[in-house]
Amino acid sequence: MWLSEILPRPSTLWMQKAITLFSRFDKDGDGYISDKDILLYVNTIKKYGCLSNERVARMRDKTISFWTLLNKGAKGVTLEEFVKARLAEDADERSLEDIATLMFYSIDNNEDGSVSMQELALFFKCIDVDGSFAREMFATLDVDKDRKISKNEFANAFRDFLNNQEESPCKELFGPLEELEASQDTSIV
Ligand SMILES: [Ca+2]
Ligand SMILES: [Ca+2]
Ligand SMILES: [Ca+2]
Repeated sequence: MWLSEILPRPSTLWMQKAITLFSRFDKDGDGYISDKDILLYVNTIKKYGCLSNERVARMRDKTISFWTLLNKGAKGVTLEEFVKARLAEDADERSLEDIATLMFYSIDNNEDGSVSMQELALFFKCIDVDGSFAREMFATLDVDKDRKISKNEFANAFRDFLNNQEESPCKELFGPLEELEASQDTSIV
């Protein structure tokens, strides 16, 4: 049981969230997030995003920065390393803010400082989540109902996703939650 040494033990819901986030970006499903996955992700942006090559390159750089920061500088990461790094993370608000900001900018394709419904839908497409799901999540994220997601709205949701062990509206920020395999269910460790 690779989590047995970890304290505090995460909730089953938290494990589902961590595994969901990891799986959505492990595009080739080899259990390792590497440059190859980012390339596959960026190719989807290129295919559906109608963006210039320079903008696609900037989206790629922001996505790589996001993952590098999330993994504390490591270039590639396994699910186990990812989960342990997240659990070991002290309540470092600043680094979490930086991570959320980078992810926000990697979704804000037209770089106008907010995320539109279309941008969120494209993001979900890139992580293989059904487009219809974007509408639901958009309504959850757009707290002040001005029809755009601000950096703060996104950062609050992202922080909740990564820190909250309990049920919350943001739990499906990266699409429907993955089921756990028996070896990943911390309640039976
Ligand atoms: Ca991979
Ligand atoms: Ca935008
Ligand atoms: Ca808003």
